[in-house]
Amino acid sequence: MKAQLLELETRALKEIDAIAEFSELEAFRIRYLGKKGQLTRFVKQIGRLAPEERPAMGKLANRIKKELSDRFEQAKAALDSPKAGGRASLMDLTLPGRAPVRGHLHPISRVIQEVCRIFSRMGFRVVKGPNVELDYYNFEALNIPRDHPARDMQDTFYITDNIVLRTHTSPMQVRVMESQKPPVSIIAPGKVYRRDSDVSHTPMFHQVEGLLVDKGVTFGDLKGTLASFVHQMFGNETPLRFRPSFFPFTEPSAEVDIRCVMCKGTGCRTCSHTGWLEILGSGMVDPEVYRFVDYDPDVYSGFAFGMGIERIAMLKYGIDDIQLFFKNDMRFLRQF
Ligand code: 2NL
Repeated sequence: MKAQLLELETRALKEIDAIAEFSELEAFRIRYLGKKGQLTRFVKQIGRLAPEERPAMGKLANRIKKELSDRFEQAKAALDSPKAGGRASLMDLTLPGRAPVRGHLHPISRVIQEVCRIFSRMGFRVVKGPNVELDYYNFEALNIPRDHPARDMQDTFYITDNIVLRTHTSPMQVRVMESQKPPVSIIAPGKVYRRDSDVSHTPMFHQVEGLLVDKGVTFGDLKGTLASFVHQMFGNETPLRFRPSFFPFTEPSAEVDIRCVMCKGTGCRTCSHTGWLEILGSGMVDPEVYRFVDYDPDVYSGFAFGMGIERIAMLKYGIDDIQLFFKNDMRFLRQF
């Protein structure tokens, strides 16, 4: 039995030296030290030996048992160390940390910021105001008469008879004119609301409007300012044109078109084969508007303009569906 025990010891030590995985190590423990393990079997037989042989054999079995247990614990500790590629390596403290996912601005916010930055550099001040407005500031003071189609129930969200969700950001400009004398040069970004909802319209969208009033402001100033904006926003080489138009609050009025960003003028679906894209409306402030804010139209003149931000963003980034801005699909938003 002594020889068998010593042979078991040699064999077990050789095996444990070759073990490189937890599963093997556990198998080793069961094979030798487990309830039905090989060493345990010998220990059980000791009781059947002659009484004088028992102490020496018991001592030997205990020594081997302790040795194998110690080696088992050592091997386990070694496998736990990161270097061994064992369990603890799942948490390698030397690896760089996982950086938190960094968010970014919504494309609409980015375009608003960019438009405001361009006009700020030209001396315009950014003003913001309430989304819920008095009918007076949204319509009346802008020379939009009671029976004008823009006031139709179909276009405007009414809160009460004389309170509305603003349909453009002009009310803020009226408020500024009301509170200060020229020179005034402001830009008003923000959300606007219209009862319009289909593939190309959303009930809420974003607008930036600008206003400049001073002595001696001409249509030439309007053209120069807006041409500079177009070149900064869409690139220095972008051709633009002014096309006669009508707004109740400007006279004369003009819409600004830029060369189609998709086809560069050869004609495509985006520009309805005209080669041009409308990007904003503008004009010289109608003297009627000055009456409401107590400016003297014989002393002062000015220009104003307004643009839809979603439209600018779609043209700038080549997006063909306005709904994408409001769906919050991360696969879309992450591209900006
Ligand atoms: C468009 C056209 C425009 C204005 C907005 C304005 C404001 C005041 C007085 C006169 Cl306080 N005009 N704003 C002028 C012309 C056009 O917007 O197509 N917007 C999306």
